Amino acid sequence: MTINFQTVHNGWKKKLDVIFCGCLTIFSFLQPASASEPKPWQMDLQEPAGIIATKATELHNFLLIVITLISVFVLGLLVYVCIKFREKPDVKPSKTSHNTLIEIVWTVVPVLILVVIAVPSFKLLYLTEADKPVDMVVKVSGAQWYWNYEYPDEEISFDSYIVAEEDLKGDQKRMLDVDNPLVVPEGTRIKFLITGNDVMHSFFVPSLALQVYSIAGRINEIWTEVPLGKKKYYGQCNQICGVNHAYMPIVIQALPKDEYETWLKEAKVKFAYIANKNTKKIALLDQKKVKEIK
Ligand SMILES: [Cu+2]
Repeated sequence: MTINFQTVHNGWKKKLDVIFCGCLTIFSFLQPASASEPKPWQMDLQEPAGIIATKATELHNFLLIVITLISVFVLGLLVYVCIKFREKPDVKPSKTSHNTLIEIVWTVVPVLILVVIAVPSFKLLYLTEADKPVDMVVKVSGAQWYWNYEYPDEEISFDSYIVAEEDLKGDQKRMLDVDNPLVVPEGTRIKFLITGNDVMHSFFVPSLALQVYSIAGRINEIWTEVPLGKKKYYGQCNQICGVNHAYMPIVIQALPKDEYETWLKEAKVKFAYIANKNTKKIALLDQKKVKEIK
């Protein structure tokens, strides 16, 4: 018997490749995440952060079970009916057109399912709308095509623009990173006051379960809890708002309390209301870059 050494070698190489890739995948899941962001081939929601996002994810998972059971049941029924009542020679089809019991069942059961879904849905809705005491307030204004963040208690405000692809540095992400992120201290409950400057935008940060329309002339409110841990939470405007709709991402940067204080000190100089009065920024449509006009 002759053994082809090359074949054995290739076989083992393939097996080792699979083991290596598997270990790499498991390892990447075990890595502490420093950012909440969309991942390539992601099938599920982003990892939830804070109580609202956690409860929203739980509700989503529960509904996924409910809709899967309903879909499987309906599909099974369809297959059963197709096979059992298919056309056969010498079989006369039934002329039945009503069945009171079945009609009551197919009305009552969906109502009961809706009631079961409604209870956790309303609980979550009331939680998101609850007037909870908060640690800080941030005013968010959507504009074509950037965001403006204002900290009323600190008297600072600044614009936040996308970082152009050619200007990306370090681990900055294409289409997601911005020049001035919305910096907040970790472990903080924040109220967002969301408004708009022009057309309708939407302030959407999936991992924090934030999704609120930004509408000119009106202020919408939402609160969230930014958990402990230095982390970036990525989001995007998800209301189609014009030609550069895809180029106004959102970054919420959570920092440890001391690092936040250091940032705040610098921000109070850089982004003070008065200093910003003479500076106006415009977004260049074609280059997606920011230009400062004095
Ligand atoms: Cu927008």
